[in-house]
Amino acid sequence: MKIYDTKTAPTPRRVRIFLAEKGIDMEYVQVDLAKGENLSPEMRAKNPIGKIPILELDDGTCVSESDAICTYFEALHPQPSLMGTLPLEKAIISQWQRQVEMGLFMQVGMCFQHTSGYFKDRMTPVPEFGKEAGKNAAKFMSLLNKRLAESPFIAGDKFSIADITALCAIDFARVVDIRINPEHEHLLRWHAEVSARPSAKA
Ligand SMILES: N[C@@H](CCC(=O)N[C@@H](CS)C(=O)NCC(=O)O)C(=O)O
Repeated sequence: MKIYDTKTAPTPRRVRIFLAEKGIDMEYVQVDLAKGENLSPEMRAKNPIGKIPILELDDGTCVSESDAICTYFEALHPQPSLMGTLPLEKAIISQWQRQVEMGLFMQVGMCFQHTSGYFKDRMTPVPEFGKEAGKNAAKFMSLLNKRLAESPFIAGDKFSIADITALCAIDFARVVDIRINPEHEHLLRWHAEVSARPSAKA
């Protein structure tokens, strides 16, 4: 079993942290996104949309989408749970995971893609759109600060996949010069705590 990964990209880091939290060893195969290695016919055979991460099982079965890969390992290794065990807990984690993904992670990703020109060989950057996405990300961080004033972690009392997604988005946001507002004390408290977990080094 192996995962096609790019050490510097935010999405595969979500999976690396998830697996580190569960203590799962994995073979990681580095893919150079800048050189477009992810777009080769071999890689597109593994994931038609040409993105990483991709989990490849020993029989050749491939699973892409970070959330789907995490769901697979949560089912195989339920403890420690990162996606909830009770029905309501699962629903609330899923709610936050989705909102963080759309409201923060995607916005940071769009800001990067449309303002940096990193992928200009394969897309048409629209800088104004990228700047708006960056503003949306900053607004969402403000919302998270409020949430974290009342809750130790994003989805409640326990560390979950929603915290992993937010951590990867916020750390990657530095690349486009978006940082936690120094007045957002609750978000800063949370960020220091989740960054201190050994898994954050993954
Ligand atoms: N929704 C996908 C997103 C995957 C994705 O966008 N991966 C980026 C790296 S963070 C990528 O492979 N980009 C290469 C490209 O767009 O050419 C997931 O969660 O796995």
